[in-house]
Amino acid sequence: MVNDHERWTKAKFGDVDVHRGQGGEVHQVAGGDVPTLTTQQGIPVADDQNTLKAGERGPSLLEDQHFREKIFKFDHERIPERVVHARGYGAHGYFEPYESLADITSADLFQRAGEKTPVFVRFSTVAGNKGSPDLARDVRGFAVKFYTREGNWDIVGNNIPIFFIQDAIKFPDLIHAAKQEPDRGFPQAQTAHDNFWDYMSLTPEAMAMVMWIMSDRTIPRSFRFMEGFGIHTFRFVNAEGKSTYVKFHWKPKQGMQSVVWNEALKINGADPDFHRRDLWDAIQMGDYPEWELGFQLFDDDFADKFDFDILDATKIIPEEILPVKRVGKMVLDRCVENFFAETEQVAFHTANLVPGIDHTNDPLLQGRNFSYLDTQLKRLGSPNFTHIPVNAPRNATVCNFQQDGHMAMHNPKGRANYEPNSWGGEMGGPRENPERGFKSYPAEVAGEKRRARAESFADHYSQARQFYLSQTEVEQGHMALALTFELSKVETPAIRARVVSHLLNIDEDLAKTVARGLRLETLPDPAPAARPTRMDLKASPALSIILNGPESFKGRKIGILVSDGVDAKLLAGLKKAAKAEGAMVEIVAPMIGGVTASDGSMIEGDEKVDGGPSVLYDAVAVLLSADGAAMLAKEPTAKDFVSDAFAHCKFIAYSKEAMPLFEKAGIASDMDEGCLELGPKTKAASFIEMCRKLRHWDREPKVKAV
Ligand code: HDD
Repeated sequence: MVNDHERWTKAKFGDVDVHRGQGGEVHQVAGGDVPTLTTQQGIPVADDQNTLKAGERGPSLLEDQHFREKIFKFDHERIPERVVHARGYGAHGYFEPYESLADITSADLFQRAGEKTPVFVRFSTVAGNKGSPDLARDVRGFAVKFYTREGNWDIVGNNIPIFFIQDAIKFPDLIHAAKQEPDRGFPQAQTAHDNFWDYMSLTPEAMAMVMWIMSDRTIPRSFRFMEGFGIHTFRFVNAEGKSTYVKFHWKPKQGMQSVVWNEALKINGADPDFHRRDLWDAIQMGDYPEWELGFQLFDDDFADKFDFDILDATKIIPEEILPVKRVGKMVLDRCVENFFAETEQVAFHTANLVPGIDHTNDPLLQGRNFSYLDTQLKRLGSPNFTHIPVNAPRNATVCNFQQDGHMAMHNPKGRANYEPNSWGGEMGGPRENPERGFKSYPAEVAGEKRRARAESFADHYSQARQFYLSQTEVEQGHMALALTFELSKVETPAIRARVVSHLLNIDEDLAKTVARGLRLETLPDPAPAARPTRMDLKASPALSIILNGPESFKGRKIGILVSDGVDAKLLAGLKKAAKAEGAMVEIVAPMIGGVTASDGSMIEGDEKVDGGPSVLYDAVAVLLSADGAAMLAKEPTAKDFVSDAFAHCKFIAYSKEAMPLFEKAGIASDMDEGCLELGPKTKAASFIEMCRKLRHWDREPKVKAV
């Protein structure tokens, strides 16, 4: 008799030989176009379910090489995770310049308009381990590998244009302080603990970065909706040897968007893979995310006149002072085929530069150039990590006399493995190319050997204040709440007060709001500043997320909570309007099998109500029948669905019959212009139009008490 499992197996594998093993398991065997299972040595395997034993119930035999090899391989599956940026997600794509940029750089990928260069991008969080949740409050890594015709070039950047520290020698301390505390091994993927804030409060140069990490930049809605930055000042060199300084920017064509903190906390429980799933889904659906690459270009004259040192990685050059020239676009259009092979094994390095691009003396960059090669050797286990396909140049031929080592995959042929040699021709192997080869820009270098920090790096508060003042009121409120949240997790009152003493140097109102939030009894004295005079810089609207929203709902997701008897027309209208905008729709139903709509049609569920909370959606609709509303009014997860959507300032569409659910959730009397009843008079398209603003921020003051 064929049982359910066998029926399922047949459905999955087709009409091929399906066998029942001695342990009762149902499995398919090789034949037709199903390949034969083999060992690593290519030996065909007859039985993959039972070890070789002396008798049916006897001990296993040492001779079982297939078992030995299978377990050996499994025991060695893990490699060390990255010491920072352990959790990440990658995708393939291409970069394409809009025009030739030959006048500023000889870098091959920028020479010809429209020519595509393949890229691999890995986004990451910084502090958390590999298995940590995606929506930790954290900086995001934004690392891009360009496979150019002159070799691989990496921009190893972040989603924030500055960094915590000015000199790389401080990096181990910064990271130790941020990651879990060493005695207890927690907290995971959080900066809300004593060690982190102790270190911050003793590191004034980090104050501008403190403003950025306490902003909504560290809780992005998705990798697709965040900016990226190369951070350091780099140098372009053109064919005539002329140098131009450059700062790299990635501008998401999808616009910027973040979530709110309470939402982030809940998303981490509901879907710890929220960001990687979002990228995977978008690419699989053909909604390819795009970023424009931008340059801020300047010369020594500009650098000399600028208020800050262009070698100081804790400073930005505001876009309003030096506009970002958009030079091309990057499209991510292919998911990885194997997460380990590509996303885990990819190895970025700030020193991977191609002819036409060079470093500057930024002491953070110089230290990074030393670090990345080391870490790859530790992590990937062999200096031959460049042979791994994701790391190997794709558009350039590797040709040199470097050889051997663990896991050497590409071995030079022939007699010559040194140069100069006199073998000549092909046999003699490759030679230097003074014309094409990489040449460092001949910048003059002089000075005494000293462990020192330039006076031009000393102002730690002016740009911190500028960032704060560039935020909208809503965003400033989020920063105060973030600081209060993080410092409330700090157990040592002196550390809390020390952070407030720095805030006093940035903005007195912010400092007082945080002090009140912490119930500090007395306001501390402002922290002593290395440079006591703080400049009052003009606000830079480019630094606000809300001011730079997309004004479109494309690429966003609506969650529609439905019940049996849902108005079929209303639902179809909403789906159609969402599709027309380029938005995604998910149906949240009391049961995953779906609901029967008013016209008798069956609507399948994408999520069961307790697995599809509203925090997973950018906007929600609640389309219920009267019976459905009465039933869901008794269901806590349905009440959370609407009350969370309301508290997180989302736009909400609803059918008239759904009101009892809103009443039970305690929000019926507060419903505002961000909530829209759909019916014969109000078309779904007007709801989607509302959603283009992404959030109804006017509601926020009314849904916050502390
Ligand atoms: Fe770093 C990884 C970005 C400073 C040392 N870093 C790493 C990654 C990103 C950054 C995106 C992950 C790459 C990937 O996806 O594989 N790091 C930055 C930025 C910095 C920065 C934007 C400052 C502007 N980093 C920095 C310093 C040092 C390092 C100062 C050491 C002196 N970073 C590393 C590392 C990592 C790394 C330990 C860990 C894994 C890896 O390199 O491949 O070498």
